[in-house]
Amino acid sequence: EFPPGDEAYHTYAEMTEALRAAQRAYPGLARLSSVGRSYEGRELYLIKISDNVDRDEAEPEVLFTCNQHAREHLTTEMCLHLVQRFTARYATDATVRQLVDSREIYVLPQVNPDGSEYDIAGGRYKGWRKNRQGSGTDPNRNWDYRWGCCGGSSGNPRSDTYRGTAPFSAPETRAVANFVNSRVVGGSQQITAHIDFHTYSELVLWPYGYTYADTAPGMNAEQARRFADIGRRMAATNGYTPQQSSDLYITDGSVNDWMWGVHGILSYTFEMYPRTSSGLSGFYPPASVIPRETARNDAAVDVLLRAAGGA
Ligand code: 0X9
Ligand code: CA
Ligand code: CA
Ligand code: ZN
Repeated sequence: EFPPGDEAYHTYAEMTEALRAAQRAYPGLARLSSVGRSYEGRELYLIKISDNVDRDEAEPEVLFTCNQHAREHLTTEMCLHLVQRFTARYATDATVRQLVDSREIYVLPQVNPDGSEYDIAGGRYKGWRKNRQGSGTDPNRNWDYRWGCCGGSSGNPRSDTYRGTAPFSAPETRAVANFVNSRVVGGSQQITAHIDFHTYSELVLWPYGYTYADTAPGMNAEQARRFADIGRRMAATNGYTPQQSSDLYITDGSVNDWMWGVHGILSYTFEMYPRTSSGLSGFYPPASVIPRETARNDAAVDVLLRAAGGA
């Protein structure tokens, strides 16, 4: 349970119920499933939102993931906000209707539910980042693209950036990757764009993270320009700072590098509110900021959904 005052944040059980409620209220638009289970056995829920949601239509598919990092609870709220917006506003908001009708939107609100529940157990925040496998693996260093290549992760199980014993040794990253792999239909990846939400620093980040270079194998100058162009357009709507992810620091085994390097998916990280903070408090903004800081990304999300069509 969340500490007193922060009850508006969703626990795993409350998140699950919010997804069930969305499916119940909008059965033609929202379909709930799971990509697998966490290390401790929790379902990794995924909700699909589209017109004719039960059919696999020929529409660009877009994935939103949240809460890879346990303590980044505002991101779970971000994914739930997307679910709310694209279902409840469908009937009355022309922009929402047009996007939902022309895309297949997948939202995965908690990639790391074990870590997230641990972080709030007993109603006290613990500053926990990783999953709950052994001493914990950092999910965002565990993806199978140049895993552990470049000094952007740690081999020490105690480290907050521990990469795990092998690529996809974390059941959570393995399950999400299996889902993305399953969207290769007739030899082509159906998912064209992705945002992985984190906190904090108010940044829009794009790959590669493993190298400072703008271009590298699998990323030519034109592709790098497209990442930067769409990244800057998104950042212009929410006031975040756009940059290549390695401009922040080198990461290897991150989700964005895998999504792009393996599948050619236009994959971004958003680091949400606040811009700056001291110590761990930046991970725990008061619940009162949830509506403002989630709606803040509406226009950026719409930019990405449009770009997913190839524009
Ligand atoms: O270090 C991370 O995993 C992310 N920052 S956080 O403070 N939320 O932990 C940044 C990841 C950005 N790297 C890539 N997208 N490659
Ligand atoms: Ca559809
Ligand atoms: Ca499809
Ligand atoms: Zn994070």
